Amino acid sequence: MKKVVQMFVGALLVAFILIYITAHIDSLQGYSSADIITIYNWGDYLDPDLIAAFEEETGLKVIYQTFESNEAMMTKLAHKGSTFDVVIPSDYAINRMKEEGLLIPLDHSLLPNLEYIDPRFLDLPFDEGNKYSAPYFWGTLGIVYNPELLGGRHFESWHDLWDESLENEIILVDSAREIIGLGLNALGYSLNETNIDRLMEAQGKLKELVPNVKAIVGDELKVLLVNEEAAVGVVWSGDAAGIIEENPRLDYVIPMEGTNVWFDNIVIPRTATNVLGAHQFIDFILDPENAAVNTDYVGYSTPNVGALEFLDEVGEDERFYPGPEITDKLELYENLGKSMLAVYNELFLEFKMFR
Ligand code: N2P
Repeated sequence: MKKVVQMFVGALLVAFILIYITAHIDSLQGYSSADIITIYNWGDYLDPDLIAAFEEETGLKVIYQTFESNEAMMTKLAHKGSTFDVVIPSDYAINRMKEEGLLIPLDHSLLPNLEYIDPRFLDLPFDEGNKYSAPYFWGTLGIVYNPELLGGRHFESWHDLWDESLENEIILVDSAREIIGLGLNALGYSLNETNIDRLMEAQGKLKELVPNVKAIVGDELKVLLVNEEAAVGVVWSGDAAGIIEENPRLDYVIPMEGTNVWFDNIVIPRTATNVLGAHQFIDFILDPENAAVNTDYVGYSTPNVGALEFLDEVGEDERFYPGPEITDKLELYENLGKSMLAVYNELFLEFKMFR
């Protein structure tokens, strides 16, 4: 009899352990019955109407938060307890997050709309095979300027920014890789420079730009440039497109020395609690009509060929949809690793304090 009881208790224990393990795996994979998804995205980077449409279509509730740089986003994600289901980092940040084991591989069978992405934007070096990320928007960094405020002058080169006539006229986007990169590009160095002497030299070059710098800001730069409170901005192409739509007196140029071409893709962090919902959201955004609505709203360049026919304005503007003959000559940011990124951040902070 004792044996039977022992066996029974043993079997019960095994059953409990199995139930516990399955539940644990379920929650690890996020396939819980959660009816919310949390999204962490750049500011001004998603049409709010699409959030409402997604909630309506899926019955899921969206919690939405924004960031202004990859560095800020990565710091937040490193904090214990962040449980975003969907995040939209750029190329080099995706590469780093992938290497640090912070991402969940995408289940492509849940993302049929991936077929609408132009192959040019798939399988890029920072995420081969798009194992962890789906394309969202892409673009360049360049100069937006107002010829009317500058006696008709035009820009071609990063060097033009150092012109004495531009005192207090330039607004810079508040982002370390972009601005240190501007210094590097102006000196003919790579955007992925890791030689500390060259990085210091780039910072020195930027120091000479200080008299011309009016502000270093995030999304507010659009209003300042549209309202002509400054004549020149170093901005992402999509922001330039939005600015020019609101104030057609401005123009945008990809500087002739070259610049950064970037790709923002959607990923699912390891700590996500609704992995299924995250896939639903990604596929929703990849749907051509939704992608077109989003592109019209955000103003950035879409990698979704299916979306092109639904756009209010056709994506043919060479300034914002440069062909491969141009982008192939531009540089992608590489993942330089945590400590090199800290050097870029430090140099950028110091530069901000020169002002
Ligand atoms: C949108 C910022 C776009 C990010 N406000 C460029 N990678």
